[in-house]
Amino acid sequence: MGRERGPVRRLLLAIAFSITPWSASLHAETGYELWLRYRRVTDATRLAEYRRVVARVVVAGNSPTARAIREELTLALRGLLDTTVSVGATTVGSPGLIVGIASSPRIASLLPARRRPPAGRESFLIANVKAGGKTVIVVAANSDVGALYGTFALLRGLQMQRPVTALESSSVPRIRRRVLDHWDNLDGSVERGYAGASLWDWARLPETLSPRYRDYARANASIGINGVVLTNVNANAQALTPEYLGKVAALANVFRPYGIAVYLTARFSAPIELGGLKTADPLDSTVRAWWRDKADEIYRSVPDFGGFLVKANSEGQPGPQDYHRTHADGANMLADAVAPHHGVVMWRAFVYSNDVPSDRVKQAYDEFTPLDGAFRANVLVQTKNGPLDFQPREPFHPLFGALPKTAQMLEFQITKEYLGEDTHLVYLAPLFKEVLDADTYVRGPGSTVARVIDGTLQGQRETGIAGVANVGSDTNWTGSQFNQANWYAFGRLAWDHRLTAAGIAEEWIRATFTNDDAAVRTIAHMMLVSREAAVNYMTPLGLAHIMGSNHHYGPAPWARLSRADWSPVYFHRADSVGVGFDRTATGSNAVAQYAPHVRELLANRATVPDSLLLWFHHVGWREPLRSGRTLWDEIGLHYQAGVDTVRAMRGEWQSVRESIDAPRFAEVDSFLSIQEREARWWRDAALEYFSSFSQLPLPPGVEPPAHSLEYYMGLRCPADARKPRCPDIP
Ligand code: GCV
Repeated sequence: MGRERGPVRRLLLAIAFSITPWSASLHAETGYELWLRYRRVTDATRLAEYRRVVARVVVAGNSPTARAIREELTLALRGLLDTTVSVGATTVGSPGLIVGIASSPRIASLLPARRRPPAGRESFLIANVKAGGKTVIVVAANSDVGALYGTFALLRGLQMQRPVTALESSSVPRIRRRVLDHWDNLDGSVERGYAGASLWDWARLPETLSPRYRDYARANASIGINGVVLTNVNANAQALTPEYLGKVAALANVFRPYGIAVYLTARFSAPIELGGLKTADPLDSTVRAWWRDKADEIYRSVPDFGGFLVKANSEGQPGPQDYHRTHADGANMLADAVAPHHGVVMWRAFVYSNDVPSDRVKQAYDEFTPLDGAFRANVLVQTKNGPLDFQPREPFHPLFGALPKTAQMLEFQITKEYLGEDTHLVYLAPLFKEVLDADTYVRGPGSTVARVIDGTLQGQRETGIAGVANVGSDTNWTGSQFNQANWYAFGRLAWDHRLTAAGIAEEWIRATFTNDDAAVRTIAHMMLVSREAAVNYMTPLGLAHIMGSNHHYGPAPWARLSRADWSPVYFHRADSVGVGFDRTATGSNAVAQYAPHVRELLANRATVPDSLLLWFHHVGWREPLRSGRTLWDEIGLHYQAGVDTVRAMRGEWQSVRESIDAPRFAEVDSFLSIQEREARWWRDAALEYFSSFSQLPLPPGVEPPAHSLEYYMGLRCPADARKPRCPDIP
């Protein structure tokens, strides 16, 4: 392979590393193995302990899931313990690890009566017991899939090199549907994907099943993801044809042993496009019958089909409003079609009409709150984390908590559309946590977004969380090594939103890169500061949506598009007086959509956090902020701080060189240098532009922009969806 270059080399690498995880471990580190890397335990005491205890393993049963558990343990223990461990459905001699159903006689006889897994199909218990004077680790669950989750939790503990006594735990997912949304098109492209083509090779399905499908399922199951929407929300009705349903069924068969259900996006006009009907009116009986028949047909191929995800009347997608019907009418029609099969409809709240509104961020709330209580029980309204569109920082969406009679799903974007795409190192767990922990105050203090979506605040039984996937056919799955951490963090928080960003980072680093404590600390630090760095060099102090148009890469605060509410100038509103969007009562009054306590906090200049200042207020350039410095100086210093943090991250990465394999070290190193260059580009372009309004000098400590505003405005990024780079940025 040595002399191959460019695409050919990438293809050969992809083939080499996509055969099996076993083969991958024999080759150079590519990132293909993700956090399931299973390298030999480096702590000699721990290795000896593990080898002593886990010499023989029993995983009872012969279901596909039980077989998957045995395969995972065989692979993992061979790697971690660097020895062959006997893993079987039965064993000669007493096992040191036994995995199975808690009520089975063998496990029940080992566990004391009061030690059982928590209730629920997916929960598990890991316990150490004594049998015949020896320690036995028991992974007990109420179902095979619970046992699979318990197995992955145990392996996580081994990867972290925890003592056997510290492996004990019990766990239950706090949210029922933990879903990855793929924005994958049937032609193999991925909308907002930065990791190569779609994983789904539609042309070769159903006959050819890439080994990657199973590795993808393993990765998802290891972090508790239990649903996958295969197709883009900008939907193609073809996905619902018999031809495609056969392909979908083939994928579902691969995913099923790993506890993963498939879902599809439903194009609202499919009855017209596929069924030849004259209308897609959700109250029309022929339309309703068409969807019922379609659902029956899907469930014949995929009996555990999860349901539909729908983007309707948003960005040109068809929907019920085309027929003067409501979102509830549309969602309920589909919900009725899948209800007999126990399916659900995930109906997106990301809507904005084609008439330019007073303030785009208000639309979802305005359209959906009047419909609270009108949705069927098997409809989940799926709402983006913030009211605009996955910006580096937004306030939490005011719909959270405002639909007490409606099941609500939270949608995060794992793919970094607005956060440096593939190359920038931006660890998203702090962003996810900021939203989950945000207090809506709808039922007084403690009414967090997490409690809205896990159903505990308002008594919802259907609960869900979705992440827009960052996965593609790149060898390393996510376009960069560090983007893998965002997939990992999403899954871990979907399972348990109480986990911390730091704790998740540590797990991921130890499983993915190294167990060297100093290196773990350094890398964790880089990750934990990275999101704030990106906010600082892109959109500090509550600025938003000032990126380049279409590709959403790089700065363009000057851009004016055909629609006002697509335009950066609409969002920042810079003028000679100041900058920021007045969303208080003197402006669009978007603050009124929040509960009174939050509303007052955000509307008041004295209490609004600096981090959201310009989201809610138009502030004078010379006005002092909390620090005593003027807004203008703070803007400059925040942009500079973003660049400085990236520079520091580069230095930190250099310091862990000895702990990281050469190929992944070099890739991360080169991406960090791109990130630093582009952080400077953001800083310089934004400060040049805003200074044309403020007419103020940069404060001491801020490096002067390298070029003129005209230079930055004249840069043309190639409109390549995958790599919209501006190659000549200094
Ligand atoms: C799938 C943003 C993105 C679009 C995306 C849309 C959505 O506007 O830029 O690519 O479309 O959000 O979430 O539906």
